[in-house]
Amino acid sequence: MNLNGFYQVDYSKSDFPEVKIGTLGYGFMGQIHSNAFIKIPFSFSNPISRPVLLAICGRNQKKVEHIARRFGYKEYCLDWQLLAKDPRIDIFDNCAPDDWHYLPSILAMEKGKHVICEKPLSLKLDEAFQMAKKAQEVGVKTMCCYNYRFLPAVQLARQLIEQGTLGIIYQFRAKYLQQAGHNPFELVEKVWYAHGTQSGTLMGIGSHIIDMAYFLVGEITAVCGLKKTYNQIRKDSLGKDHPISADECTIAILEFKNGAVGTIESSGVSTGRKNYQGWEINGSKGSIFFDLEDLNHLQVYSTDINSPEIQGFSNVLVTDAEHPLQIKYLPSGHNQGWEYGHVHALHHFLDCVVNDKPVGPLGASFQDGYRVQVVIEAINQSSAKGKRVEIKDVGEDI
Ligand code: SOE
Repeated sequence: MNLNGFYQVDYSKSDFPEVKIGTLGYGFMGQIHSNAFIKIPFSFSNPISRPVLLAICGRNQKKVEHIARRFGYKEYCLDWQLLAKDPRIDIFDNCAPDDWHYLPSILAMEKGKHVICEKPLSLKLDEAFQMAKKAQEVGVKTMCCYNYRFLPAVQLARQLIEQGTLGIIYQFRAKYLQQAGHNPFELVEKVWYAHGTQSGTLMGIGSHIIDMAYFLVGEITAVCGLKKTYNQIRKDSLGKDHPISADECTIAILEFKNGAVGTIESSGVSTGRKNYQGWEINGSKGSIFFDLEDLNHLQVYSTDINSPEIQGFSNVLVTDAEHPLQIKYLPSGHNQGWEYGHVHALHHFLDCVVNDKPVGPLGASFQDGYRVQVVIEAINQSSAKGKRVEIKDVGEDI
């Protein structure tokens, strides 16, 4: 309809279907996920869908109303059960604190919603099992948001491994290092892994590199781990002492079904490391190395390069059209930021929902999320007993 030369946009004939999102939580991940959904129509020339930010839910009305207006949600609510049950919502996106992953996700699945849940799937192994089981029973699409799988350099690494560029995989060595708790006098409210549920570093960031081990190398069959808490008392802002049992550093040896071996380290006391995740994979024909602080590059060494004088690691800038997960409007050489891991992850999930595709192997399903928790539990047991702990394939459970 022409209104003095202006035409109303007819969204009803949208050639990319609207998918209505209900987001639980408005903290760091609630904002990262909202940002990712908003970026999808800009980031892909033929986006799978135009996600509609229908409603966001939180307990503090003043804060959640502010975020809803800032990000353009149509509505907000204060009761997570209303959000999980709302018939208008297609995808329930659980960005709540770790100890609120279980109940809302279960209810949303029971109401037939497709569910994204931030990692870790749950702090409790049996809850993670129930979430994976429910997903299978109800048959909805689920994704545990291991976002680092969706960085272009990481998907290039997986492609190189799958096409045999590295040959036989011998070793995987990974670390995820932060510094929040390095100061013994830091207030407990400022040390994320020691505050509230005391998730610890293995659960909070080590989970990412355990998932990465599965994504790039394969099934883990045994672990031997050591967990350490240096600062076992921390004061809060009122001067009250809090006993801390959360691990501040965990180191573990991994054995893989395909014969490879690995080591992982998670730490919250690596002074100077803001958010360092790095891993290296060595094979019979080559090696790769990734550094999250330089996330658009992948270091590749291949014995296929015949000129001895230039044998060395290639510093591949993963921004060309031939590379995975490129953003159409960003020409070669234009880097993607940290938040694009979530943009690609949520776009992938939308594709799975709209086109009825399996979330795996590129995305982590709830079963994959449960598998990470099984390894974490095995490392906890190994550290407590001072022994090697074997792991049976979760495929036997679910
Ligand atoms: C912890 O500081 C944290 O925010 C994790 O919760 C995220 O998963 C990780 O990507 C960045 O660090």
